[in-house]
Amino acid sequence: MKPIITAFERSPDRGRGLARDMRVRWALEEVGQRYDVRLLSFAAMKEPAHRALHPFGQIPTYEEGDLVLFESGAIVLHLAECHAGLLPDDAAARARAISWMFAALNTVEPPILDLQTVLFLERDKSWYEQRLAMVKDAIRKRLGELSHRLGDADWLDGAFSAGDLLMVSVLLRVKTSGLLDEYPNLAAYVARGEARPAYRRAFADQLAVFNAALAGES
Ligand SMILES: N[C@@H](CCC(=O)N[C@@H](CS)C(=O)NCC(=O)O)C(=O)O
Repeated sequence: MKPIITAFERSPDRGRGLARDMRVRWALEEVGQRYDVRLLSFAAMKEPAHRALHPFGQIPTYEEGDLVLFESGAIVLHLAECHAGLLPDDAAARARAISWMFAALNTVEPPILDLQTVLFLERDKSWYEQRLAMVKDAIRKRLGELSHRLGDADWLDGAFSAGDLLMVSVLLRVKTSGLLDEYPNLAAYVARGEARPAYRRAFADQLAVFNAALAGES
């Protein structure tokens, strides 16, 4: 049975692959699971039909028969548990990979999301510059710690895992800020993730959605 995910009909990031359906698409590609996509407008995301799938009226969601999931991390974990390739077989290594999944979403992503809030919603505030500097420093703290742990390894803990998939997805959100380039091993780590064939297929598919939306408007 082909699962169905939801994604933006027209992504606000203009096809840069930063919306959270991208990490689910990437995981699906890594495990070789074909899927369908239901595209949603911002209005449709807030309708009762979608809220029945996602209590907060957001994307992505994941439907597989009677199973409905929301939260990109939970969806990636489900895929990693049901298919080979994203979590190690060894129980301890598997638990460590799951720790990295949580670290990506709970420890590294929050200050990165703060930066987006500052840049997009707080530019007109008198304290904008001060807050921007503070948030950038909070990101640098996490990137420095992550960079130290990664060292010259290819991936965070042995072979590529769902932990790397989520960490790279989160780090991609600061790629254009220049902060990532302050940590060459992290920049190279992200580039390794982006070079994976599964990532490239997922990226091309989400970009095709954005380009089709643009073409539909002209
Ligand atoms: N923690 C959630 C966050 C979901 C989320 O913020 N989705 C964004 C797209 S990346 C969204 O739907 N934004 C529109 C909105 O909140 O109205 C996850 O990881 O799935």
